Amino acid sequence: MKKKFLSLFLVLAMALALTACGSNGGSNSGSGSGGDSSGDGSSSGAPAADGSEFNQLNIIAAHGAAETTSENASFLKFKELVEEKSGGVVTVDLYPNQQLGGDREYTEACVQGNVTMGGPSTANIAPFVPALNAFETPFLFSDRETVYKALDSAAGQALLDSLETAGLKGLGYFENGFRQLTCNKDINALSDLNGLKIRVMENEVHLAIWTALGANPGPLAFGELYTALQQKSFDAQENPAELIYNTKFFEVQDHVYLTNHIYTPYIIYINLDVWNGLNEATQNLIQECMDEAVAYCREICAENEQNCFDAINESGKSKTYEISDDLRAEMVAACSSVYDLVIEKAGGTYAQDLWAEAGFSPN
Ligand code: TK8
Repeated sequence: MKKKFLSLFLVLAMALALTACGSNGGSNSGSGSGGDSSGDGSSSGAPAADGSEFNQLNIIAAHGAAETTSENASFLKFKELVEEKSGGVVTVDLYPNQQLGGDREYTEACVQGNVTMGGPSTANIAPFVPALNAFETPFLFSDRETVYKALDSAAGQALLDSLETAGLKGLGYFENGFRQLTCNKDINALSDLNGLKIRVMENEVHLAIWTALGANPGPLAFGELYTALQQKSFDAQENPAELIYNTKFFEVQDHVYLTNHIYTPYIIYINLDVWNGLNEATQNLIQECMDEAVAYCREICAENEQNCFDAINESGKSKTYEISDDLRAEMVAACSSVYDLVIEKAGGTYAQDLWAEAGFSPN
């Protein structure tokens, strides 16, 4: 943990130094001044010295996934595109793998203006952007196509826009993937989950889901999970294939059950003050490059996920298992108590609108 904070401070120091040199337009300007009335009326971003139409901007981007994940590859794609299309006027420094802390920590740093961009799992920041709880609906999506349709709909856009209540501008969704249960015991029926000590994300809906399934869930930060499993303070956890493999949970969990019980996307945002300080050309460029990065993520993630499952099965340390239709039906039925909580936590009609796009109705 100390190391992470040290790197965060180093980044902050660098950012301040850049601002002091006058070379870092728009970013890290602290909390909403609201009163920036620069010459062109729309931007506090310094014009580029070479007369470019874009505002000069150095984006400090953070996320929590390993460097070998689709999320990191998609951030790198965004960096490549935006640097190339802006002629180097907009640059990205990428900090993957929790280098600037976990989802919650770097998101708080972004709200404060010290990090410019991030990509957390929705569940991990839903405690301060409640609408995002809409995504934490168990068994909401049947497949990827349905996920993408819902993310690209007005309901998906409304959820991106809900980030503004926290001082963040939502730009798009990257893939984390359907989540799978891992543990060190056989699970054949719902009763096998009884009392299972499972780590969940720090989110009330996830706690409620695993309580409803009969397990004994406890919240823990992602960065502490490997050690917690190794030391057996938790018996089980749930994450998508890429994280089970790339964060090496499969080394300490010999069963991977393909439960697909929930799909929590990565939500990509930029600090809202930074965004509002940019001229239209720069905003359009950033959005366009992010849209391309999102499309790229969708192209690569299914294959990356399959490669992770294959590698887990070839590791000799762990194995994937399908769950029976009966167990799935039992799990779905047990979760019926959770849907009202999702509606309540998300507020407004965020959950119902997303469910409609997914063709889902709780019974
Ligand atoms: C990585 C996290 C992770 C999430 C979790 O930063 O906490 O289990 O699935 O992906 O966002």
